[in-house]
Amino acid sequence: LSGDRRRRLSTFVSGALRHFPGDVGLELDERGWVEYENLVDAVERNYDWAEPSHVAAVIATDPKGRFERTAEESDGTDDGRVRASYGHSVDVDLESEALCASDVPDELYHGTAPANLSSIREEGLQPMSRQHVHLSGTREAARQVGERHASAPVVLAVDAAAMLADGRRITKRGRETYTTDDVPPDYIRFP
Ligand code: HQG
Repeated sequence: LSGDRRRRLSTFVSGALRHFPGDVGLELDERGWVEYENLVDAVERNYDWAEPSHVAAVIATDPKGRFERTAEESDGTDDGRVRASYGHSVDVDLESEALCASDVPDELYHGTAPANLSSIREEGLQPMSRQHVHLSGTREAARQVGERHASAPVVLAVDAAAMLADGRRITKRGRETYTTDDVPPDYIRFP
């Protein structure tokens, strides 16, 4: 599978599980899961070159841990279920465990476009079109997230320790992504 095709499959699967399941004939349950087999069928309907093994590889080897898959039956009768681990715009409840202070770095980071700053100073970080605000564990990861929005992104530091101390919920999703409902401006350190 070429890098380009791998990226296209990853983008399609992310979109299908986060944003437009209905458009590709999928129905997520309230926890965001779909039958794995149905996802593979949806991919095959959209990409004539795609093989089931490509879908399996994209899901199993995602560098950011974007996907979660339940165990399959060893006798092949059930391929289990799959869901996106974060990033949803559709309304699902992933029922994640809230982390406690020892599991969260004191500081988390968020990369954004300079153009968003004045609004973020006023209203803090809001989920916008998604269900949660997404934060990164390192400045570098946040910068990469910000580069999706601007060539010279700004990295904001978020006082995660203070948020947790104030009873705000932070969960870890995927390998390097933290989510929370919103981040009021008081918890944000602007550059
Ligand atoms: C901005 C990727 C104005 C926010 C990443 C961001 C992430 C505001 C944009 C995940 C604002 C929303 C999500 C406010 C927030 N005023 N702008 N009050 N509050 N914003 O794409 O965090 O690679 O929905 O700064 O790694 O960039 O797809 O969120 O610029 O984990 O797996 O509104 O997507 O993961 O943009 O990215 P997005 P995001 P994947």
